[in-house]
Amino acid sequence: MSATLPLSALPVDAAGLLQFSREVAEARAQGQPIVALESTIITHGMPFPQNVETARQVEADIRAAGAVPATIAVLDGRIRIGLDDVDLDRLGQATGVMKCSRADLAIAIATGRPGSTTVAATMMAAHLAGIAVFATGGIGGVHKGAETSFDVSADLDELSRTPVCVVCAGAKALLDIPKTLEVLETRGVPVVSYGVDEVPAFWSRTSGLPSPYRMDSAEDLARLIRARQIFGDHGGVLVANPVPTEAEIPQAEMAGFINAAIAEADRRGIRGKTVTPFVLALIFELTKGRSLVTNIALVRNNARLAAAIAVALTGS
Ligand code: PSU
Ligand code: MN
Repeated sequence: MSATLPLSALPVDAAGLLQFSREVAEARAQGQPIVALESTIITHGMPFPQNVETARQVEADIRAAGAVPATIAVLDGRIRIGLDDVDLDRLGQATGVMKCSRADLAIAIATGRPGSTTVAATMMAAHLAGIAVFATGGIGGVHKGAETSFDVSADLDELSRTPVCVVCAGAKALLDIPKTLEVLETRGVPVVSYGVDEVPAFWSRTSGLPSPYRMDSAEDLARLIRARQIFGDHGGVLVANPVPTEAEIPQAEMAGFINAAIAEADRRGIRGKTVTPFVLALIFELTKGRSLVTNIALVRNNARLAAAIAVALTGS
């Protein structure tokens, strides 16, 4: 059974907002497995030119694993499902691209401003497009100090409401991972670590926190997604896939860089949606580029697992 829905299942206005690349349109028509990809990682998560190179590499990884990549962004007032090379370059080099989460997506569409999509907005778009599996680097979560700042990513709410499986490398240790897991549990989101017992922490394979669940194959994850579908639009599934060992920066080493970057963000009064991009850029400097090498390795690793899940879903 194909994981994509016919466009005719959508309200007319929603269908008219989506613009599919030729590759994704063909994949939909033929019922091939498709993996959605976000674009905030391109515009706000990595520097140029590594951002565009990585985006292309990740797409190639998905094709090599037997699925079709669909990078999602907003361009010229429409949600683009699948970007060609020209669009990717345009997005990767543009300045002033809106970082679109749930609250921002309709603004970018209505104003015609270019927008990249976060995990939350990519889930919304993927669901509209009938794509059930999505690969990213790290999800947003509960920020450290959220008890005073109230900074909790809309990604968590979206996971609780939108039926898309998100494959990530865990939550970044610049977030409060225990609180992030608590919120996911409260909102009813299954968190499944892939092949490990602990929840991975993005740059590091370990967090010291036991994972709520563990699965060891893409087929098992596909069965979980199918079982979740029984309940209708009951939200997503979060798969936490640890960074490959050879690319890992161990937790103890990472903690110093993270604390220094958060302290600097505090000192400069950085707040809200600019916190994550600022902290990521500073960690890149503090680690002399090593954090980016790790980031690229983990995104590629997630793309391969997401493709395997999409293939397993299509075959089931
Ligand atoms: N983690 C990364 N790179 C990123 C992001 C997270 O390593 O670029 C982005 C993702 O798009 C994620 C978003 O959905 O940051 C979360 O932002 P916020 O906390 O403002 O919701
Ligand atoms: Mn936030």
